[in-house]
Amino acid sequence: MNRGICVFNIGMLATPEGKGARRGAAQGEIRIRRDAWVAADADGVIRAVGTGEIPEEYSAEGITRIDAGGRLVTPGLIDAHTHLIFGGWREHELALKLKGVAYLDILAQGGGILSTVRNTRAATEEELTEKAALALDRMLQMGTTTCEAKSGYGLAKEEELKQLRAIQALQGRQSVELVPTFLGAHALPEEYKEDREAYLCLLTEEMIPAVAEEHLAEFCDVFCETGVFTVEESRTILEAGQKYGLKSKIHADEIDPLGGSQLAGEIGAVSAEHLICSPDEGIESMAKGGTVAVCLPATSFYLDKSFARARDMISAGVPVAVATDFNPGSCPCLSLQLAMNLACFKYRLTPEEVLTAVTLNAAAAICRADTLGSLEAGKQADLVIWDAENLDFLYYRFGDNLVKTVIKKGKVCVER
Ligand code: IZC
Ligand code: ZN
Repeated sequence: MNRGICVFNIGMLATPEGKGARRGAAQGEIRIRRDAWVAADADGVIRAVGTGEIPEEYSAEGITRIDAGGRLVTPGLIDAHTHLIFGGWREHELALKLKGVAYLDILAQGGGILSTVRNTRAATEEELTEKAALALDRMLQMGTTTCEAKSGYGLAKEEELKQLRAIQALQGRQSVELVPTFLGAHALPEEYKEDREAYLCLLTEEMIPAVAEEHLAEFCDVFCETGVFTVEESRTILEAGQKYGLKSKIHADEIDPLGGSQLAGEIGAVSAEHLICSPDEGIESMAKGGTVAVCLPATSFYLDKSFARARDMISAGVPVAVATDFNPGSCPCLSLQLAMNLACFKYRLTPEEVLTAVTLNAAAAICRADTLGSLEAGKQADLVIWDAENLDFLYYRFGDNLVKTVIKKGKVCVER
């Protein structure tokens, strides 16, 4: 009989603590335990975390014992921003990029997001599901136990629902827990080029109500950017989402600072994402509104852009999360470990701040901080045993996968 698990002989257990986002100096406060253990019940909920001798109730018969071999253990990584579901890839854009053609110019010429829209519309729900399952398996191998997943390559009612249904089909059929976001406002579809108003109506009057009615997403997101959606359009779309119970996220200040981060704070968005060129007013607004800043350093690298002002955000009291932004255009990368390295070196965040950014603050960015993101009694037993003895080692090494074992909801799902 399964009576739970006990992970023991943990050389260093590193975790943030709490049930909400950590901001300011608290982002860098990590609880470190040596010679530690974590015990979880049969439902995959942590019962206790301790050091030294393991109480008998956690080492009784029927409890699976997992020897961490003196290694580092952290909470499972949470990727709070991905465009998981899409058809095709965009490797043909590489040559254009190397020639210096800008991301927004490729989009304006009908490529970029719109090229992925064509490939996604051409794929069946099953094809999209199978393709994303492969990506999720790789993410899990690299320590990601929970992942936010956006639609946004359908840009038509049934096509967006198809993407969201693919996410729903993947939930529970593999080990990575998914949190769905509706991103019907990712670009203006080509067939609405001459009639923006009609697409805005479709979004707010048909697509959002349908997504809410079928409970296919928790969040509504908008790409607020030059040539995509304006700040006022973004406000209209996100407020329509809120009316139907979809919490707000926004792609803001990725290429141009239009005012998306200011809007995020004003409307109480749960998170604002990218924030590569956020102005002071945007950072202040997010601090005031309690918005989590989801920073995507691998995208800055891939677009050859500057890096978000994550240090200033922490100083201003904005909780910072770090995610991959996995997508076929601006960041075809599944490794949150690589994003962690970049966050440390390019944002100049400490290893402790980055750990919070990919665990508890990432959980807060997807409204899961009450159950995920830290190793404490009552939270879900999602954890990674690393081929490392201490936290610094994770950032010191790069370009490799340092995962040894991944445990999701109390079950070992990766053993390397
Ligand atoms: O497919 O280019 N920024 N959306 C907004 C993306 C990047 C994904 C893409
Ligand atoms: Zn994105």
